[in-house]
Amino acid sequence: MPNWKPTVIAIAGASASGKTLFAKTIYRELIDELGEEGIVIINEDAYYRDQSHLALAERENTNYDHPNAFEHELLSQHITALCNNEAVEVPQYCYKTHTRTDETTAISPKRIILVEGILLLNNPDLRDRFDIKIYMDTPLDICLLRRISRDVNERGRSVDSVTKQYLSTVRPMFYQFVEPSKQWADLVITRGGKNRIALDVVKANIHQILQKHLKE
Ligand code: UZR
Ligand code: MG
Repeated sequence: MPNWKPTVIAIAGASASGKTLFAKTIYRELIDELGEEGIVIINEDAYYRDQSHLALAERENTNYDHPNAFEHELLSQHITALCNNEAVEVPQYCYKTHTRTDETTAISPKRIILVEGILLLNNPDLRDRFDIKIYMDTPLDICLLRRISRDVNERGRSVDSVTKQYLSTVRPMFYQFVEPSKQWADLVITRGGKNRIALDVVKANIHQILQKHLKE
């Protein structure tokens, strides 16, 4: 057994608010120092429920911005397992088919586990698994602009389908579930994934945690 327990950091906030960029930047800037053994990113998106039993047309009607779309119990179990020094098999989700693939990704316990996703702070049981809770407070119009270009370029959508989804689920669920979850955050970050001071604050915190591991 190692003499450390993983530190689990949640990065939550609206769709296209910069969560992925924030997590990837922290990862990239620490990976040389920490090595593959030291840090990993887990996406909440990977825990969208398996919908292989539904027809594609039905899957397209799922509300992906509602907490019920996620298997949060499994994510919570996986974080607990990692903290007990057990490896886990993270599901893989395909945005084009709206369901899980047959593959999983094996993840072993790491000193720093970054978890990023829209509804991480909403569920009380899941929320309790995080040592540090971050909320990306990016204005919704900026998120929308980013979402249009991302979903068209990377997720195979048309502007029309992004607009429809935005009005029917993304926006209403943001106000109902995502924004109220900000109250649980330890750290609220403005302006998105390129906020240099915020990145440095989180990195300094991680360095402090690693110093403690060295002393113990
Ligand atoms: P991020 N999403 C889809 O569009 N299709 C899926 O099969 C699964 C998820 C979208 C989801 C949410 N919603 O807004 C977004 N819609 O992915 C979350 N509508 O991902 O945090 O990277 O933006
Ligand atoms: Mg993302």
